[in-house]
Amino acid sequence: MSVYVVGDVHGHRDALVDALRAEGLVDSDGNWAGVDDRLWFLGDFTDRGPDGVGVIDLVRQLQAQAAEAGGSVQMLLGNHEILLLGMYHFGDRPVPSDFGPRSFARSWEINGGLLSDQDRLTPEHIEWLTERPLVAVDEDHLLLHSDTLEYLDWGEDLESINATAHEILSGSNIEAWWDVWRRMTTRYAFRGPDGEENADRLLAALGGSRIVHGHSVIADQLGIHPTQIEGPYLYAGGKALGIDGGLFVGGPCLVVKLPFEPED
Ligand SMILES: [Mn+2]
Repeated sequence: MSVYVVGDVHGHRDALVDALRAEGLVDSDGNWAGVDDRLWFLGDFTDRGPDGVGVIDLVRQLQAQAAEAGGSVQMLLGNHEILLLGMYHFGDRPVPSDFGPRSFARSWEINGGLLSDQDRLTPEHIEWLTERPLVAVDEDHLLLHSDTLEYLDWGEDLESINATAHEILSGSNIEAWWDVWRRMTTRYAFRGPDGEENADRLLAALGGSRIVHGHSVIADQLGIHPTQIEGPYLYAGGKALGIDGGLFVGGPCLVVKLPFEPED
């Protein structure tokens, strides 16, 4: 049994299938082949790429097949799922703000939202997405979408953060929804002189000994071109692992086996 993680797919369903096949997690027909392996997606299935709802459907199919086979496929919400759902629920309804006009429609459009995804969303998609957690621990890995400390605003531990987020996303308080979108869009908490300390703080509160996150394209963190990325990025004194290869800017779809061991 192995644990794998995948970062921000952003609508690139075909590249995802190819990458999963290369790791033996799906077969040539795109069905689950991982037997009892555990596969985690760290969010951002939609926007910027052609087939976000196709990614959601594929993951739901693999989730059912993996459960049958004794494995598991799970997903965390990313900021783009909040945007997708916010657009679905609120559209261009104004968000009360002192900083000029704001709405989910406006941010959704600016951040690569696709009408073809919105049009294909069903109540089943909405219900399934709304049930997904924000944070999880698998073995000693703390899994997050965004490299931020803002998660702690919703609770002091894993369960309370997921419960608070679920309550907000099950309700219709547009300001609370907007706050989830805004906070999850922040990044780079584990970089710089305070990076390791920040990572330690989050690990102490939520569990695990290493954070694994998506959201921030590795190439941007390293200052190189996305096509030069070949693997995940271990930093913050080994306390953080970035796995977003930057599919939407031409980078690879990284399927990372945990624990990640860097080559010398
Ligand atoms: Mn993101």
